[in-house]
Amino acid sequence: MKIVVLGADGYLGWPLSLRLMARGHDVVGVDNFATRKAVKEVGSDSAIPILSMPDRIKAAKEIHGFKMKFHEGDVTKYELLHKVLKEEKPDAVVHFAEQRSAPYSMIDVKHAAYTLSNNIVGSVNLIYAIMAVDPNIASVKMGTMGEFGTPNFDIPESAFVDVEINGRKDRITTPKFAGSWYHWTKVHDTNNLLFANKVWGITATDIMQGPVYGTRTKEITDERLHTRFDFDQAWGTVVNRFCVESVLGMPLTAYGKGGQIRGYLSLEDSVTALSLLIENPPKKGEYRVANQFVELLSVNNIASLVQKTAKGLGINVEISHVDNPRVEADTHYYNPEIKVLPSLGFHPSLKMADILGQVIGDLMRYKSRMEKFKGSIMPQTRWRDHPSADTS
Ligand code: USQ
Repeated sequence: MKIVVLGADGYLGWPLSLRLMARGHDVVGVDNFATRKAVKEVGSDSAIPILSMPDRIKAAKEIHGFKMKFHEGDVTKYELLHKVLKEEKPDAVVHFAEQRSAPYSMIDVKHAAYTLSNNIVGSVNLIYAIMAVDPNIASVKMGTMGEFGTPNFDIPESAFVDVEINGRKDRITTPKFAGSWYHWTKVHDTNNLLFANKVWGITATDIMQGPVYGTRTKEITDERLHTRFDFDQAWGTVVNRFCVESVLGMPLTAYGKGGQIRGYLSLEDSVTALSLLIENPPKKGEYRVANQFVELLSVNNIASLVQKTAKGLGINVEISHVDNPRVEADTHYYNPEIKVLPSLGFHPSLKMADILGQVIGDLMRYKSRMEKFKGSIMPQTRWRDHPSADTS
């Protein structure tokens, strides 16, 4: 297949591009390097150094013999996206080119507006570009499990649910209640994709993925092929942050009571699942939801696993329950359905407990680099503060 990966420079975009090439596909990457700049904006950098895109492509060629094409560009510019699709004529477009940080979206009005416009405009452009160039192109869009929030009912893996209101029955879109402006952009994207499917029959997979962790995939066999690894309070996700905190000897920052449950998966399992969804598209004109995670764990479960793994490596770390900067339930029911990926033959390779030692081991080599950005670890963006903090 020929696959365009929007956001090919990112934490997932780069390893997925490598995996797709390893599986014999032609990959065309697109990225505007927004994450590289935004992480620097919050005073941090990737814990593991990464090469420039031209050097990454060169390394992938030398190490694995992969040939990757790349266009630098911003998907909020419709002409660029249209030109790439027209020139490349792909079978599928994977869309990762969105602002992916919840805390970054909550900094202030400027960051909220940027997140909302960047993410929603990019996906609407993709819908229009596919319909203009070739409606047979399958859209594989990264959404988030966070679209659902933490409802007190089982989360269905479907776009619609049957309801009865005042004795009358109908089908409505699956209820969503996201927890940040960032997570809401994914809900808006879902609504826009569903609408485009209804009016034009766009073929779409909307992936509801939980937080991803880890440093490696089967193709990341050399330090020149590493993907970025963020750990600051805005861009780092919980498991990766805890691993860095333990290497730096800092207490693990469990927010609030630590009972927040999410569906986690490793980087390796994420690229495996994504490849399956790309290679097994839905029927033409179908809109498919795929919940994507491996293990349901609470923040406390993760903190204990990291603490235990670190201890095995001779590092003693404490767990600290810091004041939760977010507005979220820290004790709740959580039971999402997952049947699409298993039906495609998805078998998760390893559990979190099996991988943490390798992640911490990889990070130890970059301890002095991480020390430089230690000041960016403690939470700075508090969900409740911001309307009053806006003095403009
Ligand atoms: N948390 C801590 N301590 C920390 C960091 C986070 O306790 O130091 C808690 C958060 O309060 C939250 C949970 O860990 O309850 C997960 O937070 P996270 O920062 O790992 O993940 P989140 O902000 O939800 O976002 C990440 C990605 C996002 C993706 C999402 C999937 O940044 O792009 O969409 O995971 S999901 O969480 O399922 O919505």
